[in-house]
Amino acid sequence: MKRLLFLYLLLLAPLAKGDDGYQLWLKYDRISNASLRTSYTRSMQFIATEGSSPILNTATDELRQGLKGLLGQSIPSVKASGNRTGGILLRVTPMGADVKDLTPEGYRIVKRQDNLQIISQTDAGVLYGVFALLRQLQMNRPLDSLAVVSRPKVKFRMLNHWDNPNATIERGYAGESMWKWYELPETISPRYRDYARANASIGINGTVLNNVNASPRLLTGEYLKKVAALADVLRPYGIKVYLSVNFAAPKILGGLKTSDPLDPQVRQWWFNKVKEIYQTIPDFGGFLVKANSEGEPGPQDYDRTHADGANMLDEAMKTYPGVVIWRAFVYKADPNADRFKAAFEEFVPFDGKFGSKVIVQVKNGPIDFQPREPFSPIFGRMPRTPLGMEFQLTQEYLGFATHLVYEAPLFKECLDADTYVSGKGSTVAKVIDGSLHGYERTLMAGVANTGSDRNWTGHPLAQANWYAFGRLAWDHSLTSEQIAEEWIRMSLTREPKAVRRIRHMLLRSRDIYVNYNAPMGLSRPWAGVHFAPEPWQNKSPRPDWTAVYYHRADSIGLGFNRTATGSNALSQYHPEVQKGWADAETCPLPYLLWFHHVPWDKPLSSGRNLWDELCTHFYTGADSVQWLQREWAQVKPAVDPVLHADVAGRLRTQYEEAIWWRDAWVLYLQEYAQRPIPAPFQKPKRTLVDVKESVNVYLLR
Ligand code: BDP
Repeated sequence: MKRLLFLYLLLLAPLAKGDDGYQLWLKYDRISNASLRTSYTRSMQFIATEGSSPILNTATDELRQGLKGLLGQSIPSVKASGNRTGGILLRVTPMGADVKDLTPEGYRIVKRQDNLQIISQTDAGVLYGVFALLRQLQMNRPLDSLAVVSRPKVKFRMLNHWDNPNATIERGYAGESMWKWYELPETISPRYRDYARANASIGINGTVLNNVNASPRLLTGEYLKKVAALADVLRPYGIKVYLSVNFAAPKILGGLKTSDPLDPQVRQWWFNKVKEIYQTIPDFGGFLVKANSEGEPGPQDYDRTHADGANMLDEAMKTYPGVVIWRAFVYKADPNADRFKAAFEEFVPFDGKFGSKVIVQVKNGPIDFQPREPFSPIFGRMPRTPLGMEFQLTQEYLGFATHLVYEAPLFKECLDADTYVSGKGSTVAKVIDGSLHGYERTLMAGVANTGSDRNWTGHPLAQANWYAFGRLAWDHSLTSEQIAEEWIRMSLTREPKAVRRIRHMLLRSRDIYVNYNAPMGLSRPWAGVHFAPEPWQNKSPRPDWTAVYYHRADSIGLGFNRTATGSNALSQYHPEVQKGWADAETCPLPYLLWFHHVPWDKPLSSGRNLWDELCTHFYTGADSVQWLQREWAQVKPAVDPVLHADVAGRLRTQYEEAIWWRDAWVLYLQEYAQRPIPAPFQKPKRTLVDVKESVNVYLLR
């Protein structure tokens, strides 16, 4: 009897535990279709790895682990295939016909002499090939005609962690920092390795460990040992570590009187520091620098330029493999300026003036990770400088960890945008992958959404954003649909109807959010906390830190005139791009208020006037969250119950907050527009005073 009870409990255990999301898209549940399993197993009798190295060993282990789960049996690994057939060969060969069309991290998967071969010029390429093969199985795709050739389009594919030494994460919504600085280097959390696996599986090869608002502590000898310990864990997965550096470190740590980049002692200090870093971490990736931005120190503190600052670090790095990633996120407290124009004005004049190790990292839009922005006008306008892309995965402006926003469409919108700088088809993606202006130092960075939460990202579906970022950094030509499909089938369910529904939810989620949060080119409707609606916010030491600066509502209309009669920010774009946005009559509605101050009663291409159109967005946006809830309810039988309940709860909160947003906006704007809420929408149940009060209470927390 006791034994029976034990068996019963054992059987129930996995069900009761539920899916805590820890395994991300690396679940490897056994493939339920037995004949498919058999057909896979037939061509996977053994794994033969030619050679040995930490990364190749990782590749072999990952393949064994994946196949064990998916096929339900252990596949033996052997040193060489000999004459055997029916197995998988992992092969590194620097030269030859098989790899001459690859770049170092690229791979080829072919069926040859009855063996599946994964071939690359490098160990890392084989590792990526292994994950690609596993993905085929996870997607239940046939292997018969499998012939894959894949090359990463971008060289440096990295996460930027905004993590602080005290374990907090700037703009982090998934718990505390994963890095346990106080335990390192002695104690190595198993989470570090799992983090590395997840990244390697989507091709991420770099990680900036600390916040761009950088504590100088990371550069001390004590912390470098901790960094080295993390580098040791990440290295077998092909991932390099990078550090954000504080430009004033020579003063703060070195006791120098200045951090002037042209001062010989300062230069010597950096030179020594870089040497020390490479003695501790021989494959250190490089520096990320936020300088003269939002109060951070930088070369301009000494009347020097961004190029002076970057080139000092470039010189210190000269004999080492690392790069210097210099951020273009700058804007000044100038009441007469348009923040939109700031980064372009400061950086474009320095095109061609940066050293050979520098990459300038540019946020996707001109302002700051807003729900929808036009692409940054810098892209395409610095042809003699490698430009990297910075996307934000953490949902600072996208509803934190309670709102569902699948970000691939946001990334794609920017990457696919046409800069026209070298004629039609000069997309941002081609600037970023170096193909437009012919450079190899290419970079795509994502501000991480990971933390200490068991499921890594807080919102279980936000894992899809980490996944999508990695996949797009590898290959920006993938579609949002393809990526969503992969992620859902690997992480949530393979039930076809449920896959379709969830995919549809993901694909619509960003527009839904934009509709109730910042439609038609509105932006930044908040002040301190980037969450609660405060479109009325008009007090701050700096005008560009108020909400009214961005939307410019008045009795005539709404929006920021950035045409020639206004700030003329439009002139920073190629004339062809300007053409698309310059005329309020033809400017696409999603960008209208970015560039035009539009009268409330102006008839739009939709057939509605501005006020009615805005209300339609706010109301349908909020209502669509109920659609998300209904769809999610439908997939319940196909999704793990614990995960399902978690998401259902978050969607309920999202709905409440979407209504909050809608009410805040329409009640506030109505004071200027002086128009009724159009039918069929009902006027909000609360007053503007009520909403403001609730926001004040929220801000107290
Ligand atoms: C802003 C964030 C701030 C970051 C800054 C940056 O609010 O916390 O430090 O971006 O990117 O959006 O430097």
